[in-house]
Amino acid sequence: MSEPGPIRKIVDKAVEVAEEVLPDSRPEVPGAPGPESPQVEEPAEPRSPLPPKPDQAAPRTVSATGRADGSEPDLRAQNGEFLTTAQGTRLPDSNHSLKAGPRGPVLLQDHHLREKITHFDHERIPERVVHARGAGAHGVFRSYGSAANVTKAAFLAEDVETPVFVRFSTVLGSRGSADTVRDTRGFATKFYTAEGVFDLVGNNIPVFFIQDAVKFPDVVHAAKPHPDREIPQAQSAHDTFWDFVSLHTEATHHTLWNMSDRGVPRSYRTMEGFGVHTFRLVDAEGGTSLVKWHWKPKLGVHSLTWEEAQLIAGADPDFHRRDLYDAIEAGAFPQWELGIQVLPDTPEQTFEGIDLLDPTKLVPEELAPVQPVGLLTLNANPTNFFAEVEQVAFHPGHLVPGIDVTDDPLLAGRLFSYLDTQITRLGGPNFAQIPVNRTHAPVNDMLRDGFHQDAVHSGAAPYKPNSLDGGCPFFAGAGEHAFIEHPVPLPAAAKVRAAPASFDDHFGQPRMFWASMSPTEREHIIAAYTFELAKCHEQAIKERSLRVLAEIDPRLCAEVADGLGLPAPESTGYAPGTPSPALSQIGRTWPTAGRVIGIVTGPGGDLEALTSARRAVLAADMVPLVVAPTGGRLTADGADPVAVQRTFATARSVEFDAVLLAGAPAPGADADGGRDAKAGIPSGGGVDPRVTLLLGEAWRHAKAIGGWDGADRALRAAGIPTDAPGVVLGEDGESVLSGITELLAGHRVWDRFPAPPPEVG
Ligand code: HDE
Repeated sequence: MSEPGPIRKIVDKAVEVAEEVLPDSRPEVPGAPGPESPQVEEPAEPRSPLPPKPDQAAPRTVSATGRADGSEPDLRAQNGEFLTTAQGTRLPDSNHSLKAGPRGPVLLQDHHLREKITHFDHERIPERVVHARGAGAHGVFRSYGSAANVTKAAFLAEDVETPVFVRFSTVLGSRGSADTVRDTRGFATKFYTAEGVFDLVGNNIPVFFIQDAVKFPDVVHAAKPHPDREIPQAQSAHDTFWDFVSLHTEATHHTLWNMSDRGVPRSYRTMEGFGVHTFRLVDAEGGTSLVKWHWKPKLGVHSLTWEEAQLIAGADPDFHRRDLYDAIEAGAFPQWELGIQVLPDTPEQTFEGIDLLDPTKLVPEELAPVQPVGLLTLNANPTNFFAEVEQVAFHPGHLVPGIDVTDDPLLAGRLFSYLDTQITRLGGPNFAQIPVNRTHAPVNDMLRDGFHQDAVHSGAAPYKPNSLDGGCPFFAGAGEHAFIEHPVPLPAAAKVRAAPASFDDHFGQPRMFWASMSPTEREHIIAAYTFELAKCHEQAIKERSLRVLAEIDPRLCAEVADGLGLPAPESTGYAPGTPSPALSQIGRTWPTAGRVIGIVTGPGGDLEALTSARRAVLAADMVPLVVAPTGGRLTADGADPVAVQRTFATARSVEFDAVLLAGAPAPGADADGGRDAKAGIPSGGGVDPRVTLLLGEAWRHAKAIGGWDGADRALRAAGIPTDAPGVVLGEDGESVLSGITELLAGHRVWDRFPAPPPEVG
């Protein structure tokens, strides 16, 4: 029987992992560092390297020229049981340098010392100039075939499965910055298709700050930390950012999205993705359509509250990374549907008055519905972050036949930039040969040599025309899957540095966005602008920013001005926007798989009730984290022991999507402000003050809270009315959980904080 193909292997692996993580065998908490539990003593018996963890995959083992080389798909870099040099020579010691006697001096001839230290000295590469902070995963894309009538791209034909690698990112922060800052998120997908690599390098916001690539260094210099003190890190709440966006008003639409809940996603798994630019699809007959790409998360689009985002940035700066990796490890594979808005390819390249070449504009879904074309499933974590996530190189110019670019001037600059940046970052022109970047299609280029050349090219004639290599390689025609640029006719024009007049409308779509927001979302936007502008030092920048807000909406402007203690300017041409309901995140229901439930119990709590609540959470495909006064295992006569994942001292409400209270936990032995500042304000009712703090936070972050066995006492100690929206009290964990799950489907209990109704007029 023939060896299963790479896609089959990925799918089999997905099934295998899923089978392993059925509720009862699921790890108590994801995140174990290795495939085996270690022993206390240092192991002394030589043995082969441990296998990778079952949730991990590596890039497919293809040669530098895209040839499947027959080696094990799970092949990793380490081999053999002994420590060696990079040349494979075995070493007896790596703890001491070679010295003239135990007290030295160290000898220059110590080749091992020199090799080890020299390599270490060069371990870092430049971080990405933008999008430096990110996380990535392997997966598979299965096409429905519904796009086959508009594109000849082979991977979009019916039922084709294509391996993918996805990297999510923030834009502004350095590699080590926090995940939950207010920022745009990158959503970049590498499809390893049979016709070559296709990269969809998008964001979680459908519009961009600028209309022309020549402005990219300006917006990035303005948004990055100030060049003198290099602060603030990973955020837009500072003078240079607001200076730029208040002067360069084409940034208004993107900035408004950033100030909305989209700027603080709950998880990478709950983000939409957008290709931003309009692309051109070409079908088998040469017919063309203009399209906008969309990724729709199966779990819905959800966000953090701003206070949560700030707390998490300190408590768990890796929150989004951890969430992605844990979900995959637990078998809750994140999924997105890829969709397209298909628009007629007319000479004007406009749709319903929207200039499709202007990347600050979106096309409302009500005018052009998003048609699903395939399903993306992320089913394996990387094995090595540097090799895969750090070295993956995306490029909007990695296109396949059937997908072409348009004349969007922002896209034009990107087509140059992504190739260029890799030369510095990845040390030369051969980055396509790094395993995660290798295409799965045969490569027969005439590119030769250069730093880090990994391919051994044969032949004498890397040029065309040649006869010495038999004329090889040959040009392909359309029938042989060649990528042929679509011959788009161009209107007669003069060479100018100018933009079309249609690019001048900077406020129409921001007004539409504002008009589409629910009252709750508007409150968040007002708070975000107020926070960010209050962080600016310069009064002139605040005043100028208020003028921009006056053009979006007078109430938005007035409320922010109020918060800043400044007068609200008058608009010069305000007109209310027409809503696009699809833009609001609130008011629908979504699957709750993968949500994290904190189950809080006190000393001597009812273990059986706790166990059944925990099982019910697992059975509902959610993740239970047990919070108790101390670590270890909870035990009681006749009950199975239950592992504790967080203590009152280590837990913070922001980790949980909902909280279940198994009783009213009495103060733990360390409930003392001197030991744990969180316990500094004693709570009444004999309840641990860390528990009342946790409940208070869950309350103001509009999270569902459930409880049984006298939990009402803890709620009262936290000042929470037991009959308030989103509070579910019952007989036991299972019955309470069903109420909590219903609430979680709506993400949060916004009814708890009714927002003022939208103003009419
Ligand atoms: Fe990028 N962008 N970008 N960008 N971008 C980079 O490429 C650039 C833009 C996006 O996970 C860089 O490899 C220019 C829009 C993502 O590795 C760089 C312009 C969109 C990622 C670059 C834009 C994006 C990048 C930095 C204006 C959404 C991360 C390192 C013309 C559609 C990819 C790198 C990853 C990364 C340039 C605008 C998305 C410097 C010049 C619009 C998701 O090449």
